[in-house]
Amino acid sequence: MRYKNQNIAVLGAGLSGSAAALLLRSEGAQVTVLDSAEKKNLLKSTIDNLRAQNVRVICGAATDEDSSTYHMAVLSPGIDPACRLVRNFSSRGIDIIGELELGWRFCEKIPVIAVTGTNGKTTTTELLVQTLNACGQRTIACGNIGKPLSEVVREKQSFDVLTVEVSSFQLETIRTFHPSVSLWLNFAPDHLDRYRSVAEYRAAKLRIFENQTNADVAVVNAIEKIPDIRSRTITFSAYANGGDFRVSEGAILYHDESVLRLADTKLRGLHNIENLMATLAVGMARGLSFGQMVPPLSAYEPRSHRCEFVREVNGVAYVNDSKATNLDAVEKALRAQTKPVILIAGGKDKGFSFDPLRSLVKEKVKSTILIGEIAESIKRSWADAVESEIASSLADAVERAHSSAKPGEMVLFSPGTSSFDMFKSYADRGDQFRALVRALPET
Ligand code: UMA
Repeated sequence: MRYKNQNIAVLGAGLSGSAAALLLRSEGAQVTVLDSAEKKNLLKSTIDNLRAQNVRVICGAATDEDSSTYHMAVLSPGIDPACRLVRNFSSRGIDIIGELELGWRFCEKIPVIAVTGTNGKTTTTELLVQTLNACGQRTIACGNIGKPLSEVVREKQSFDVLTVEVSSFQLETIRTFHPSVSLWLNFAPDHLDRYRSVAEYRAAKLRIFENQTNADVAVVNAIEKIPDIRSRTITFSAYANGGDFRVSEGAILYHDESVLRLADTKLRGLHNIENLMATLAVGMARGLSFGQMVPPLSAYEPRSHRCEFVREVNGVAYVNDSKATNLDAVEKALRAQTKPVILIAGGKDKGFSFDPLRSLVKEKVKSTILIGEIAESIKRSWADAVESEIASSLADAVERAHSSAKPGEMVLFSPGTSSFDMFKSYADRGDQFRALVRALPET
């Protein structure tokens, strides 16, 4: 009960903040949750639950006036450390850690696998959980994937290892977080509405290796230039030879041994081959044999919103890739296509330009339909590559695609940025796209 009777502030009343607050309460701390949103915009059930556990909740403008004395503050990942709410704490010299760091401090002796990367984190975390559990190593998917680590440790279930998806936002505020296996899937520019530069975003992610020692393992994409790290590395790449895992003639090879035939899995695309390689490498680091891992890897069904085939209408295939929240993901989706593409893209302006996709768009895309606050900017970026039109809503975009697409073409919804200007989340956005496509008439 290391935080017993300590006065602790938790910043943010979302999933992470609520989990941190309840964990700290269960340890006997006096907890105050502060959230900049007005009470009417917060989930009533969350606030009621916190108050029922004797957690003090302050929200809206009152958060800026709070001047109580705290031993420590715990920060939710979505809150920018440079924002006013956090500065009110840092300027008073209050020690601030992130929710991931808090959860880690309660992991006791359970080892952690930490999965990071700009794209593929969720698929790989799920592949790992399915594989480890099938091979008798009890684990759970947690962290950025949705269930905060603080919630898992409070529940005190028995696990052999925890599989934690970690974002740059979470890694930014670690101190002692120490995975025994870290996984660096890939890296591409993202989140430039939070970071001042791509280098700053990368530096936050690289902290995944910070506390590892030579007794630990880092599974790393072979084409990434990772600075010197202490852990033993296992490398993989579907795009280049030279890694421990590579692809050849429809199979994943470990050195020269064929370990998984791609036709036996339900995943497609080079990016997914890398997710499979990374899973095999982490499993190997956990002592599993390739033979043990093949059946669960072959059984894995891809998740919704990731190049998900929705339906064919009048000979036109409609694909929902709403999870593509950065350019790298759109690039991977486009490269996997063989038919002429009508691309629906756009959403929140996250501070980066769509220029880098110009030549690929010219090669693969017949026309684009753009939505959201970044639509005009994308149109300018691709002006000399493709015909673009701006739609007033997602429904309007689907309608326009339906009117213009010809048999043998495909409509790909791969937004390239986040959804928060128009939707609750990428899943809400993808669900709405799917519903609109399902409602399209055949002619
Ligand atoms: N808030 C403030 N002040 C601010 C900003 C936000 O008080 O300046 C409050 C909001 O009013 C809200 C709360 O903070 O009530 C939200 O906190 P949060 O944004 O950290 O969201 P959580 O619900 O705690 O969810 C977080 C992760 N969200 C983010 O990192 C943005 C979830 O990842 C994660 O699943 C969850 O913790 C459990 O660990 C989501 C995500 O979008 C999926 N992650 C990004 C990504 O994958 O690209 C990094």
